[in-house]
Formats: sequence, structure tokens, C-alpha cells
Amino acid sequence: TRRPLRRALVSVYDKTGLTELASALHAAGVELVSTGSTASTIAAAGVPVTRVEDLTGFPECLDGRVKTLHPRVHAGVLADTRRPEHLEQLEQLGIAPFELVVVNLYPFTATVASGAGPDECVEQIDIGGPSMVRAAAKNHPSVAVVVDPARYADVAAAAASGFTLAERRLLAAQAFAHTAAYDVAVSGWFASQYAPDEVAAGSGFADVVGSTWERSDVLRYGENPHQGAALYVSPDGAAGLGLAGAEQLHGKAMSYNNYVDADAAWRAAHDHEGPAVAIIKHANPCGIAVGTDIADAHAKAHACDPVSAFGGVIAANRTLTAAAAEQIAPIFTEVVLAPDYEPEAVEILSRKKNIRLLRVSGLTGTVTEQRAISGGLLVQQVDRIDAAGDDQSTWTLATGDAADEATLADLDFAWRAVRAVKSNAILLADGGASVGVGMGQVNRVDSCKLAVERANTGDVERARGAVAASDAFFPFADGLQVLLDAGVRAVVQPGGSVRDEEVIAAAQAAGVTLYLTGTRHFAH
Ligand code: 93A
Repeated sequence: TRRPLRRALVSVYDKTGLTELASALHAAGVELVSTGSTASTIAAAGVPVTRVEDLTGFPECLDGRVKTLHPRVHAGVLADTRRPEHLEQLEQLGIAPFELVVVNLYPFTATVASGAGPDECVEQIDIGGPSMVRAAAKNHPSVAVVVDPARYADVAAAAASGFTLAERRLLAAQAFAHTAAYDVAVSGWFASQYAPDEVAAGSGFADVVGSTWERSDVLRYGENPHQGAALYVSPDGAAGLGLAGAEQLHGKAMSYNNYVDADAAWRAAHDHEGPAVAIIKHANPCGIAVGTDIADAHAKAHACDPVSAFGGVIAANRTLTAAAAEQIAPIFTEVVLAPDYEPEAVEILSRKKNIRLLRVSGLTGTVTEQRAISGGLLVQQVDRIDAAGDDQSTWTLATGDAADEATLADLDFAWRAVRAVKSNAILLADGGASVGVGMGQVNRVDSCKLAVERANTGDVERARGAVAASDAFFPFADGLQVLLDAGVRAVVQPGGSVRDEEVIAAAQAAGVTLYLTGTRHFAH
């Protein structure tokens, strides 16, 4: 199925690797046809090249807007050489077919990013390039198409023998992905420039659909080894913001699951204002704490569940200190994230070969998040601790004595921390640290039992005297009763169940303070 290369159409904006490619093709006996400055670059390297103008008999015109948009070019790209009648027609028209098309497009995204004005941006919308790319990709039974200079080595290697059909199919798939991404960038820019009100009014979230997300890394695999995966950065992330734009200071390459957990950890640590540390496993916290400094916060977070913290991801919302690094070093840890590191901290942690150290600049400005569903995509605003009911001053005291200052601080902490726990979520806290987490159960009673069980593992009984937060209301009194029986001193929950009265009565009977937020924080 290899199709020997006799003629190649080469028209590239990015001249990287061009002369080497042209030399290799020429050495293999491939005839080159090129546009203006591509042809000049090839000729300057001493490689023979035919100018498109000489092929078409038509000058490049209109400032280069019309270069390759000509039947003599497109018939040569689109002829299906499996069909005798196509070959016959080419013969009659005096047109030779192309077996290879190498194109890369005008740099539209880079022009927009440079802050250029609208006219300049529009001028950088490539018309002829995508036409050739799409034509060649459509005609992959006859033509190989290359859009990425990273592929030139493959072209040089295949110059003498040609590409197989399987290779041409793969190249075609990449080519269509490339032009599709290009058009998404163009449409996104047009929407934000010329239809911003429509975008804001949210015919949904056109900012997502039309955004210019770029692949920044191909990951070894996805959630499991049989799943392919890649990392994309949003336009915000490209500026080095957020996890996707992180700088890795040490360790093995990040995996898909590392990213998932790192993101959960990073967000959880940023839900608190004081120095905070979140330790995450399988996207759930095995400990979250605030402290006098990062080392203190880490010690408290780790103490929540030292067994589960093994192999976890640790995020700090302040510079990671040497003292914190000394504490973390003996614990097997997959990833550490921090806005910065004391130089000594990097040195201490780098003694471990595999631990990944990431420097991350803030949360992104990204306000929406996506989740794929079968046949589509769900888009929503990101959940942050900024809803009306997250401000303690808006809470309603449903029963019991108004909490003292320390208890209020713990309730505030627990409410912020429970946001990071997968639903159904119950979090017990004491002294600015989680002490028991009940996560991801399909009924709230089980989450309550789990939180209490975790708090009371070993010989410690930490549930007694702790405060509790529930991410959503108690539908019945039974879940809350588990917490009351375990001796919690105060509870915060959204309220709003049809059985609120029963639930409040249970707290009242136990003499426990209960606050209602009116806001919930499901996380599924
Ligand atoms: O302005 S275009 O849309 N019109 C065309 O007919 C055309 N043909 C090729 N842009 C066109 N190209 C693009 O020119 C290619 O996609 C490539 O990016 C660039 C190469 O031009 P040169 O060889 O003059 O550098």
C-alpha cells in the first residue's frame, strides 16, 4: 500500500526544518512545488523547486491572499488515483498529481496573543492552507498530508518508499484535527470580538466551545494503562496559571491520575485563607488543616488519616518551607504542589527520586468546568467558597446555644473543607483540622458512620467534642443522630429538607448547636 512520492506540494508559514525536509525529498527524487517564500527558502538552500505561479500560470496576488487557490493545484491534490477516469482527466488537462502535501498555517492564535489589532488578526486567517490540508486529507488514499514540523523526520524517512495507507489515514486524521482546532480558534475570536453580548448572555458558554485550548502534553496513559490521554491548557493556563501551567521542579512525569488528585488538592488548599494544607487520595481528602504555618498545617492534616496519606498528593497554599519538607520527606508522596518553595525544601524533597514537585501560580481565572457525558459535554461554573451561605454571618442558628469563637472558627473551617469532599460528604473537624471524613457514600447515614469511624480509629476518640459539616441537608434525622451519638459539639448543614423539623429536634434533644447555611456544596 505504499505510494511512492513523486511530487510534493510544500507551503509552510513556519520554516522550521524546511530546508532539511526539502533536501531529503529532493535526494529521494521527489519534485517540489512551493509558494512564494517557501520556494525562496528552498531555492536558497540550493534545492530545485517549482514555483506555484509557474505551475498555475497565474501570479500570486492580493497580498498573497490568492496563491494556491487554483484548479491546477487542487486537481493535483484531489485526484483519486485509484480511479482511471481521474487519471485520464488529469492527463487531458495536463496536470500531474501530488502524492504529498506539507502545509502549516498562518499563525492566527499567535497573532491574537501578540495583541495585534483586528485587521491584522483577520489577515492571518489562512484560507488557501486549510483548503489544501483538507483536500489532501480527504484524498488520503492517494495523498499523504503533513501539518506539523515534528513529523518531518517521518517524511524524510518515508521519502524513498512513500507512506502506507495506514500512515496516510493517521496523517489525515491529524490534519483534520489541526484545521478543526484552527477554526475553533478563529470562531472563538470572532465570537468574543464581534458577538460578546451573545457570549455573555450565554447561549450557554461560548467561551468554552470557542476557546483556544491547546494540547501541551501527551500523557503516558489515562486513568488506566489502556486509555490514551493528553493534557490541554486553557488560554489562562498558557500564561503559566493554574495546575495545567505548573512548573515541575522535580520528579517523574505527571500522570493523568496525578493531575486529577493534584487539582483536587490545589483547590482544597485554596478554600482557606490562612496557611492551609490538603492531602488528597483518589480525589478525596485524607486530611485538610489550617495552621500557624505550612509545617503546622501539614502535621495537622496528616494526623487526620496517616494510613490513607500514604501515596497521596499534598497541596499547600503558601510557600513550602524546609520544616514542612522535613515532615513530608519520610512519607511516601506522589506529588507536592505549592505557590513556591524555600530552596532548602526543594533540596530536601528532591532526595526522593520520584516525588513530583510542582510550583503553581494561583488558581486560573477559568470560571467554568466541563465534564464529558456520552455524546456531549456538561458545562458549569466552578464551585468556590463564595456563595451567599458560605459567609458565616448569614447562617441561621436552628437550635442550641450560639457557638463561641473557637467553635465558630471550627465550623467555618469544616464548612470550607467539606466542599472538597465527594458527596455524600460529612467532615468532622477540631482545632482547624479535619479529624474524620465520610466521603462518597450513596446515603448520608453511611457517610456519618464513616466519618465517626475514621475519627475514632485506633485508641483515639476524636469525634467527641468535634464539629461536623454536611455538604447537603440531612433528609432524615438518622444521619445526624449518628453524629450526635458520637458526641459532636456543633453541626453546620444547609437545611432545606422537608424533614428539617425532625432533624432540628434531634439536635435540640441532644443539646447540640445546629447552624443552617442555606447553601450546599455537592461534589460528584
Ligand atoms: O492567503 S492564503 O489564504 N491564500 C492562499 O492561496 C494560500 N496558499 C498557501 N494563504 C495561503 N497559503 C499559506 O501561505 C500556507 O498555508 C502557508 O502558511 C503560507 C506559505 O506562504 P509562503 O510560502 O509565501 O511563506
